[in-house]
Amino acid sequence: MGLQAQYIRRQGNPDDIPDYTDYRPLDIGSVPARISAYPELVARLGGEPCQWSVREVGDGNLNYVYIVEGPEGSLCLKQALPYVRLVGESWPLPLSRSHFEHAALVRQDKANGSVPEIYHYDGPQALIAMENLSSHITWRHALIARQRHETAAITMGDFIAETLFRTSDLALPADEKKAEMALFSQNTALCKITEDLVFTDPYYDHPLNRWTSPELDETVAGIRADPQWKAAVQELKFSFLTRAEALIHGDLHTGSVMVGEAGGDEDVRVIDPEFAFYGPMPFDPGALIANLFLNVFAQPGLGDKPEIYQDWVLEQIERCFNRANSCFFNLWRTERTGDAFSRKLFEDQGHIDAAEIAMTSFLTRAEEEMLGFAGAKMVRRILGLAGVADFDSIKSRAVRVECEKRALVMARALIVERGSLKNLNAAIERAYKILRDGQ
Ligand code: SR1
Ligand code: MG
Repeated sequence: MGLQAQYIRRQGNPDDIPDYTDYRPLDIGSVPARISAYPELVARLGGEPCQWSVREVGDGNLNYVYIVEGPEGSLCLKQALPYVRLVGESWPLPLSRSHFEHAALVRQDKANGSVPEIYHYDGPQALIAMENLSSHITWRHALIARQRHETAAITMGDFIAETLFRTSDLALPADEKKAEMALFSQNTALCKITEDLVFTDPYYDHPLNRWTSPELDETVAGIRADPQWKAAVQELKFSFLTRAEALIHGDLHTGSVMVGEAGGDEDVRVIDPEFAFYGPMPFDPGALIANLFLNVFAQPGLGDKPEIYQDWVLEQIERCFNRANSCFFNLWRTERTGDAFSRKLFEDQGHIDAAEIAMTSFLTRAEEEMLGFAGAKMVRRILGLAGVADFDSIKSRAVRVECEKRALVMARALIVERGSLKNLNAAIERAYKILRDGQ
């Protein structure tokens, strides 16, 4: 194809980053007029714009989120801001994160399906209109309230395995995977947030770090003076920077999972993939497990008899991981259509055992690294800029400090001892020991 033809073909390509010249940030008052421009949304809400109610519900760190209700239906509207909501205009952030979030939602829907339905995407307004998950709350808040959503671990295991496998070189031909990688490689500003907030800032005196001070001051100083800890985290950062294995969600904490019900059944959806890019597969399961461990360690501050709920959450960690593994195994056997570990070299030659051995060693390596990422994600929520409600909701400061200290002991074990722990079962046993003995 000539250059001119390529240019013509690319114009209007949905993968192109939009032109944001006409972007206008919304507020509660301007939402109805904006929606009036999208006939399919008007039809969904029913009635007249003056009959629509709008409320802002975003509790994330980056964006505004509106719930709009009309006489016949409702929807959720998410708009990116040109800055980080948590910090303000002094921290600019590109609107293009909405483009990557939309692109990731489309791919996650195709690969797995447990995401909100998208009703409309307005690229130049950095605006995504989607299903209002009105009966849902975040899994984080459900865990803080000690609710038990028995299907969440299973849905999340499938989500992790299917989105990672089906966007990787195990499923896609190399040229297609590279084109996907090229698209998401432009999400650099969001990657940089993770590179800094997870892998760098907690380990030196960065002005945006926050921790329970002065009680944890000595612990923080100890971590910064721990060369093994820092070196192990930098190994993980190198992996995050360089290993473009699959389209990862990039921010798969328990606040990015919505739990509720639909049609009388429990329903679980994954939201907010604006940090999506091609990165190391173990990062997503590591993030989810980290946030479940954080909840386990926060439990003594969240009510009486913490052991009962801790047992349940630890069981969910195991169920989620086992489900992700068995789903991945199954995909390896049935959907390995990509250029990596090609069937031509294994099954087609009658080397079925060799294909299974390759899969086992692939997943063994991933499990060990997942533990490391989980540890790094725990540290950042206790020592870095963005904390978590699990610890923030603890009323007694003394109890909170004790919970955070134990969580940091666990994080160090995951990061520094991941090579000797080797697997999640050993990590869970370690968690029980730390909960019992403090070390
Ligand atoms: C400045 S953004 C802080 C955090 O919020 C998001 O949820 C990500 O986890 C990010 O690191
Ligand atoms: Mg988010």
